[in-house]
Amino acid sequence: MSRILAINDISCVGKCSLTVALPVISACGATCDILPTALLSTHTGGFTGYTFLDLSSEMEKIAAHWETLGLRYDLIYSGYLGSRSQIQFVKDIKRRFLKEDGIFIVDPVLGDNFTFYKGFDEQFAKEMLSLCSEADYILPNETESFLLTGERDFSAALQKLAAFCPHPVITGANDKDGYFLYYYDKTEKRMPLKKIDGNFHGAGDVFASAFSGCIANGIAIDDALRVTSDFCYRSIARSEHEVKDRKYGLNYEKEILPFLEDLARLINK
Ligand code: PXL
Repeated sequence: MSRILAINDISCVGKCSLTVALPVISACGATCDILPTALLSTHTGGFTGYTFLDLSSEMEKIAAHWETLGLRYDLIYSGYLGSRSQIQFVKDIKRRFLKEDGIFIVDPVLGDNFTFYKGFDEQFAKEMLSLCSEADYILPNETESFLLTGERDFSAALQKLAAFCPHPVITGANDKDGYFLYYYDKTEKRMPLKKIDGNFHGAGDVFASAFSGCIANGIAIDDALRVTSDFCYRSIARSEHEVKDRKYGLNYEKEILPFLEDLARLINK
């Protein structure tokens, strides 16, 4: 069984980061260990008055203990990081705990709607780009691809990102002629997506977790992106009707089973 390490925050309410990564990655049949970066009462997108406990010093102690256990990971997936020093620490974690042939996936969580999430700035984006340069796959949304490269044109942004990482994926690009995944797999590719208008908080975390689960199962990037996008689309379609307040996240739970059926078909292909 693959062993995955998910590095992300625990937002107690709002269905994002580790509260999504754990169920989705485990359902894909992988062991999902966690390294929490921060503990928040809710995520920061749309809630006010949330609590935030930085877990940086605890992360160091956790890693020191793991070293005594000789733990090594097949895949490390990093998401929301609370500070520039945490970005540096994730590089250190990769060196210490990723197997030699292991896979590193970075979701460069920076912002949405063409603005930074609270607490992030240009300098943080620069640091995040240096983490991206150590990754096998990066999963920026369209805002993050802009914040990382300064390019609003997706093809230009993808080319720039491809200079840092072999497999950049822009996870939801609103183009003049439709809605697409832009990704790079030796050459530039563009996959059309079905689109539901609106801003659905937590969709990026569902995407990154499901994609990590697919890659851990040895699924090729095109197939992994297709079934992951379908899972996200169905979760968004359900949430459009079921979730009144979008900041509470996606109702993805009942869509896990059909996603796993898609994944099982790919595994048996
Ligand atoms: O969904 C990304 C995310 C993760 N973690 C925290 C966040 C956000 C986005 O707002 O605030 C704490």
